Amino acid sequence: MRLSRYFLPVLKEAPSDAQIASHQLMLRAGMIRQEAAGIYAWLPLGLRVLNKIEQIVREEMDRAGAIELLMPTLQLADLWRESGRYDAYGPEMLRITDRHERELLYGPTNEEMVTEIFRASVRSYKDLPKNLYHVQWKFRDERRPRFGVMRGREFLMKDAYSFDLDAEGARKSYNRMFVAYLNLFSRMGLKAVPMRADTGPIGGDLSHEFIVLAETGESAVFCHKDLVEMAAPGPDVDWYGDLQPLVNERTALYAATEEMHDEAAFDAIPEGERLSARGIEVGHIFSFGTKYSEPMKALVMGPDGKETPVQMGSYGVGVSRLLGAIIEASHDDGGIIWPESVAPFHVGIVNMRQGDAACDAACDEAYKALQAAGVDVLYDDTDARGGAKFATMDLIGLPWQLIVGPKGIAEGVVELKNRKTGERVSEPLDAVIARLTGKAAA
Ligand code: 5CA
Repeated sequence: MRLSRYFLPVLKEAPSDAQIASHQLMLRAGMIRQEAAGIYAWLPLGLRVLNKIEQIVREEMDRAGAIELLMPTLQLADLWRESGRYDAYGPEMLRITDRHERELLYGPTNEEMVTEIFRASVRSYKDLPKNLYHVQWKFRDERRPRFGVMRGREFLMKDAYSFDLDAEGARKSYNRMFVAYLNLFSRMGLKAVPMRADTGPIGGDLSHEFIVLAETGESAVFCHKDLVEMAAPGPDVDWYGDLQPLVNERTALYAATEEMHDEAAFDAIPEGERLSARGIEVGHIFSFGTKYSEPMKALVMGPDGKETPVQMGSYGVGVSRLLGAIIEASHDDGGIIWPESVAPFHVGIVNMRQGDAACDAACDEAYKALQAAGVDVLYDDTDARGGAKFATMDLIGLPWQLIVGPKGIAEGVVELKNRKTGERVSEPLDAVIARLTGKAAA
């Protein structure tokens, strides 16, 4: 993409109501624009990151055996009356009436609808286990929408729903999601710690929140220090085998959110190993048995010929919130530092003297070669001054900057800067292209 043809409305200063770094940086980097309290338009740069995050979530869900579908944002109130949640949900639910006076709502979550879809066609234990998920916009009329995409009113969530015949099967489904979550957050460069959590309006008795530690996080959390550095299991686990040992390794150490905190248990940890911090909830998983299947009559026939309500769980990832969480975890005074896996572009080309024939030619060559190799590249071909171009590149946080200036070109070299470490190398253009495309120079 050529910057001169792109839409990147960067701001010199963040609006004063943006209180935390991620919100300020997303506004300054032209990623989002607030359209109403807690409701954002996703500008091109923000959308690229959102799509990358969504894709990682999707790949890890698929790997763990979940199946993607897409449910609508609008739901019938009557469906929610079946579970008893229509009245219980309160003012957070956006209630809508259509031209036929039919009551609808903008979905804050999808337990009821997915249960309705399941019960319409699945009758036998032979079709279990199943895990259905979608990535869809949600609406919750939060009392205090704040911190940009962190606590929005309209936000993008991945929500998965598991169905099993019995509690043992449900536990296995829960464990698959637990392990998939460790992997997916790790692929985004995040250290997300699973913590015992309260279940709130979703219900059930087994629940973990996945928490990224950050000073600006909304939740107070308490855990054993070792959990933060524990590596993710990686993709090569036996998804339908016994994942309990992997889960036990994490749950054996103390980790709880404020609502579930047990002061005495925490105090039993040696002082140097305790961590009392703040965190961002990027995922939340629940196992709630028959809370929805029983009132909604989602029944399956067991091997004994008896019908029982199906055992369910639900598993959420805050896809849009993740942008905020990643930026909170990875930025400096100059701007965002994107992990490679979610970066909107892999490399930015900075032409220090647009209009100089040799600089333009070198930039064009780099741009074409990188594009041909399938590398996402943003070429700053505007006539802004070098200093301004550097500031923009640092702000938007692409992992690599390829800097082309007249002095270097005269010496036969260009510069490659790593945004994260600040390290720079000066090399001939073909060597730099080879580095960026992962191929050896010819
Ligand atoms: N049905 C269940 C699991 S699918 C559910 O709705 N869980 S939840 O309420 O915990 O939400 C799942 C995730 O969505 C949370 O962990 C959080 O990362 C994200 N989320 C929740 N509320 C908001 C919000 N107002 N703004 C941005 N993200 C949110």
